[in-house]
Amino acid sequence: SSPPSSAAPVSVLGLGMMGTALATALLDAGHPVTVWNRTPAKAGPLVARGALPAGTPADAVAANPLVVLCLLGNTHVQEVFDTLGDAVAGRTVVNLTNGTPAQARELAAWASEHGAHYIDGGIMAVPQMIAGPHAYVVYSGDEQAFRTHRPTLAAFGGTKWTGTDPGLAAVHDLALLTGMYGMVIGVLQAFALVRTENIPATGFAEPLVAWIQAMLTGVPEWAGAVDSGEHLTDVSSIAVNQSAFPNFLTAYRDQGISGELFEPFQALLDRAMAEGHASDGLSRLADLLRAN
Ligand code: FVH
Repeated sequence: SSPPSSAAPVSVLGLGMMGTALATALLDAGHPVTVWNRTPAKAGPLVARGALPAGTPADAVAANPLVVLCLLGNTHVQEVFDTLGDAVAGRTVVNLTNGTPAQARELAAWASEHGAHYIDGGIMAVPQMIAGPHAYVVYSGDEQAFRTHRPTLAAFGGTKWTGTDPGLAAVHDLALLTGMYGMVIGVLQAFALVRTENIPATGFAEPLVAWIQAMLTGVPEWAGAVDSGEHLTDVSSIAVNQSAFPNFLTAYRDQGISGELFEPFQALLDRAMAEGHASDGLSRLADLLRAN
């Protein structure tokens, strides 16, 4: 059956795991989709579902007013941009490739010079979550273009606007992923530690998740301390944590696992003590991480 007339056509460049999920979500929502990928064979399943293959990035961009890119990195996005010629003028380019705020600003400037509207985005989902209830994308850049295309972008999940500075989506994306990687590092170290005594990681997962969830309830209070600069605590001081932390590094060594992920944290606690923050809570460390 033909798509509803309200379903705007979209071009998707980059058909890796995530780009394929994005194109699939658009097809599922009834949008006509044109696709391009460096390795053309990856377009096969989407074309079988009705997507139109484009021979070059310029052909894909010329095909539709809205263009979504999801490549491995922003250097690859710039390489693709450099092949587009006049095709990009008047188009809205939504770049969902992971990158830095500075890269997003540079790509936005390039797009502006070439007459295109640029929206940067950070995908807060794995491919299997796209179009599901927990997926969302943070966006920044050209607000008018975002408002125009928001109903189409909603095919991927929630649409969270972060501001007209094109670098803001990457800041939000990287900050959210930073929290995730902190959790990943802790979980991996915990599993490595229990495995030194043949404690199954599968059995340890349940108390670990419960403990992390309980500790996460303190995050809003830390946030208040970071914003206000008032770090005094009646929960757990830097002095107490700095005193206990050598036990972790010693135990890792005694048990035969690397402490390389956690040694920098000891160094930061030591610096906090040396700079006179013994009575403060751990939220003070966020201030100390600032380079200036
Ligand atoms: N997968 C995930 O869970 C995360 C979720 C959050 C967002 N990330 C970011 O999404 C970008 C793409 O990730 P991906 O998972 O789709 O990655 P791959 O499956 O490896 O696909 C990479 C695509 O990039 C194309 N590509 C690579 N190099 C070039 C190049 N020089 N010129 C043009 N295209 C290039 C690659 O093409 P091919 O190898 O199939 O020919 C794929 O289409 C990424 O920024 C994540 O951080 C995903």
